[in-house]
Order: sequence, then C-alpha cells, then structure tokens
Amino acid sequence: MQDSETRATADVDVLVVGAGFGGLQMLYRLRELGFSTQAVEMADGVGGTWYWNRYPGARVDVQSIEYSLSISREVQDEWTWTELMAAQDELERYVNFVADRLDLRRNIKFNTRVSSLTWDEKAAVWRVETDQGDLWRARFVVTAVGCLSAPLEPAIDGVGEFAGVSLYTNRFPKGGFDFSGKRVGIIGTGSSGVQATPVVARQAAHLYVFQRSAAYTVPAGNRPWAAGEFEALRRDYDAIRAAQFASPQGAARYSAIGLPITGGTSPKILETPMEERLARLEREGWLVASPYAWSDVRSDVEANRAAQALYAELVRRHVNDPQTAAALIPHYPLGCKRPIIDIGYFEAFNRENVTLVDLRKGAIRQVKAQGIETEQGFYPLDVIIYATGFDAMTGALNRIDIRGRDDRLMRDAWLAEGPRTYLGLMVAGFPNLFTITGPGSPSVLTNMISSIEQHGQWITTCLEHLRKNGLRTIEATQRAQEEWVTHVAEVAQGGMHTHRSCNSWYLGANVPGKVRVYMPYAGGFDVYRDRCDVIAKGGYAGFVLA
Ligand code: NA7
Repeated sequence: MQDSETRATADVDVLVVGAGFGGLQMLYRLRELGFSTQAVEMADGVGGTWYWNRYPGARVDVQSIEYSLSISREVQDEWTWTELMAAQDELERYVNFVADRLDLRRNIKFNTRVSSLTWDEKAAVWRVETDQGDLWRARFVVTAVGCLSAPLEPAIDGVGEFAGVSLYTNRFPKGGFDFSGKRVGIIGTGSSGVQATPVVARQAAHLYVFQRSAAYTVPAGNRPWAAGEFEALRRDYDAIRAAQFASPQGAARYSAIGLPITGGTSPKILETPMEERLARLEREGWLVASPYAWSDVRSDVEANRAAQALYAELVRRHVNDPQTAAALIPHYPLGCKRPIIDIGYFEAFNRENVTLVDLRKGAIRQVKAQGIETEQGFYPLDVIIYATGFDAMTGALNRIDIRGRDDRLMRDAWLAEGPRTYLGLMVAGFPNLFTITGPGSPSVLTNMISSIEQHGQWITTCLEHLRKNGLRTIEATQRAQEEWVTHVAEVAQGGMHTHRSCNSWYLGANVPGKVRVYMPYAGGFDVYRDRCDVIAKGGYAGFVLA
C-alpha cells in the first residue's frame, strides 16, 4: 500500500473550502453529478457569513426570497421566510435546514482550517493540508471562502489591555450578549456598526459610537409579510429566479441596497431645480438620496455633491441635536462605499443614552484598561464592540498558502499588484483551482447568492465537460487573465466608487498597505454571466484544457 505522499490517485475529485452558502451549493451540485467531494469548514457549523456575524441587528440587505438557494425544489417549497429581509438567526436556521434537507453534513469536516493548497505537477492533483493535520489529494479545488470573511484586526493601540469585555461583530459570541446596565463603546460605522447601534442602544446603560467616517445609510423598509404574500411569491419562484439571474445586480425585485433601481431613466439632479429636488425629497424621503435616484450622481462630482446635500437634509430632519446631525453627515461621495440599510439608526442618536464620538474632531489614541482614550478625552467603558471590518475579497484566499506551478505563492503577486484572475474564477498558474466569487467577478456588487450560484453552475458544467472529454486539467492563460484584469479596471473607471476622494474596502483602502485596486467586476452581473456562458459554450476560450 502506498502512503498518502506517493499515492498516484486523488482521494477526492473535488475539495471545497468553506461551508457557507457557496460551499454548500457546490457540494450539492457536485454530489448530484457523481463527483466525490470533501468540504472543509473552519467553524463548527454551516453558514459562513451568517455563522460568524451574529451581532445584534445583523440582517441581510436583499429580500430573503432572493437571498436563498434555487438549487433544490424541495428546499424552496418547504422553507418559509417570515419577513422581507431576514435577520441573522433566521438565515442561520435556513442554511442549517439546507444542509440537513440535502444531507450535506456527511461530507463536511468542521473545526478545520485549510492551511495550504499545493499543486502537484506530476500527479496533477492538489495537496490539501489543514491545521488539524489532514492531508487530502484532490483533482480539483473550489474555494468558497467568502468575500467578507477575513476579519481585519483593529489597528488601535492597547486593544489587548482592556479589562472589560471585548466583542467583535465578525465573530460575535453564540447566544448573544446582555448589554443591560453596561457602558458600551462601539468602534466602526460600516454596515455592522450601523445595524448594531440601535439594538445595543436599547439595552445598554450608555452607548458611545466611535465614528471615523459617517455612513450613507437608509431605512431598510423591512417588514413581516402581509397575509398570503409569501405564499404568492413562492408560487412565482420560477419567474423571480429567472428575473434575478437576468438582472444587472442578481436581484429581481430590489437592488442590493434594498431600494428599487431606476437608474438610467432617472432625471439628472443638476438639471432639476432646487424646488423640485426638495419636492421629490418630500415625496420619496430617503429614496431621493440613493445613487440611483438621479442618472448623473454616480459619475459627476458636482451632481454627487447636490445629492449629498439632499442626504444631509434628511439626516438633519431625523437627528434632533444639530451638532450630532452635522457629525453624522459624510464627507465623501455618495456611492463610494457599499450602501447600508438600517433600522432606526439615526433615531438611536435621539436617545439620552447614546453619544456620538466624532473621531474627525480627535482620533482614538489608545484602548486602556478602563476604556478608550481619544484626543478629545477619555471614555470609561465596560464593553467595547469592534465593528472594524474585513480584509475584503482577497483576505481569505491570501491567508491560505496556495502554491501553484513552479511553487509560486498566489498571494505574492496579489499583495504586490492586487488580485489577478480570469473572470474571478481561475488564476493563471493555478490549474484546477476555482474561486467562487473571486476578485474580478461581480460578487459583492450583486446579490451574493446569485453570484455564488452562477459560479457554482459554471464550475460544475466545466467539470462535466472535462470528465466527458477525458481531460485532466483546466487553467487560465496568462494572456486571458491580463486582458480580464485590464477590462475589470476599465469598467471600474469613471464612477464615484473609484474617485480619488473615495476610500472603501472595494479598493482595499481599509487595509494598511493594501494595493489600491477596485476588486469586483463592475460591468454588471447579466453582462458577466453572458460572457461566462459564451466562453463555456465556445470551448473555454482563454483556458488551456489538457
Ligand atoms: P466596514 O464596512 O469595513 O466598516 C468598518 C468600520 O470600522 C468603518 O466605519 C471604519 O471606518 C471603521 N474603522 C476601522 N478601523 C477603525 C479604527 N482603527 N478606528 C476607528 N474606526 C475604524 O465593515 P462592516 O463589518 O461594517 O461591513 C462590512 C460589509 O459586510 C458591509 O459592507 C456589508 O456588505 C456586510 P472608515 O470608514 O474606514 O473610516
């Protein structure tokens, strides 16, 4: 008998890294097609994002009915969503239901982190090693590691010195935390901080919100279903899915920001007299401050400023204290960062027990045993919640030692130049390795589930093609990759999201030293999907199949 080092055959056809939505749907598709599979998951349960981010107020920003998998008719028919946009606990229950109903757990190894993936050129297999000492040999690897899954440790001095309780939104304790009677500080006002603030405010003795950049956030418009509403939608699932997969954002009924997209047909704000802008504000409320409410605000700096003024007006109308309201108004372009939707964020600042600490007036110096010291003074605290974000899009991949041809480490090139992929699906020099919602694909600019499923579908079709034709490897060509990287950069230009005054995690700007590259593909999910289909149907142009 040969040992695992010298065995010529692979242990599994496909190894899947991660058991969130992406990993689970991949496992299911592969198993249905008769591929042997193994998934490896860091957590002790399924769910990925919805396993880790169990902070108070965590909720999806797309309608649940579309933020759900279409892979199984049974799952679709048997699961009932209770409200328009599900909260974390419902999403976690759903993803567990999927894993059980489709009997996926038997192929998942939990509490295990993939530490390295090494391409064995001679045997044409990936050697997969984990922190638990496992070694698999897999013909193919599919990474389903998530785009916002590598926590960014707060770059603040003294974090470890705090004598109270430190909590992190991106790995919040199971069972929650009781903030009653506590002086709580929350650092970060991205989506996580904005969602957590009103919920923590209702419990805590006092909540201090430490804000470095103000957020563009609008009310989520979440609600329970009206009687019979969900059942009617469920009967219409086929049409909803079709519309979802054909749309530019992978969402049929609502955009990823929870607001209807009017986009190109909207008027130009700069051609709209002030009285009319304000009249629209009265009629439409926060919708008027969506980057899609006007056709010129996403590309024209002047127009963007005009829309910012409407947003500022809305903030002032919702926040009682004028100084707090002024501090809650962002100083960067609308549409630069990922839009946020909230439930009662601005109203939380009207509570007696909530204080906004505007770090633009004096930054955090350090965390001390008893609280947070800023340039404006000291804040004694019992609990600190860090809502400081992620090393987005590349972080989770770069934390694995991925060695391809010639022992090349994937992160070496990526750390120097930014991510380089072909279609966000494969990387030249790394054969038989697929990256679900990898950088260079629409991913975070879409309903994530649509993107995850589109990649899952494309990858399984590709694997079937290889099997049918007796082919062993597939690899992106260097040339196709370079052309794709150039194209991704081109379509990203011209909007507020790449404007020089914009710093977002899309650009890697939240991670010290990270190369400034706009990582997702901004050309539209529909356009991208067609392109992927054409490439597959045309015999995989830009790939070498051997
Ligand atoms: P985000 O959106 O990256 O937000 C992180 C927040 O933390 C943001 O307001 C940051 O301010 C702030 N931050 C980070 N480091 C610090 C320090 N050192 N001091 C003060 N403030 C800091 O992460 P989220 O978890 O909220 O959301 C991530 C995505 O998940 C979100 O877009 C949704 O798609 C779901 P900054 O803006 O950098 O000035």
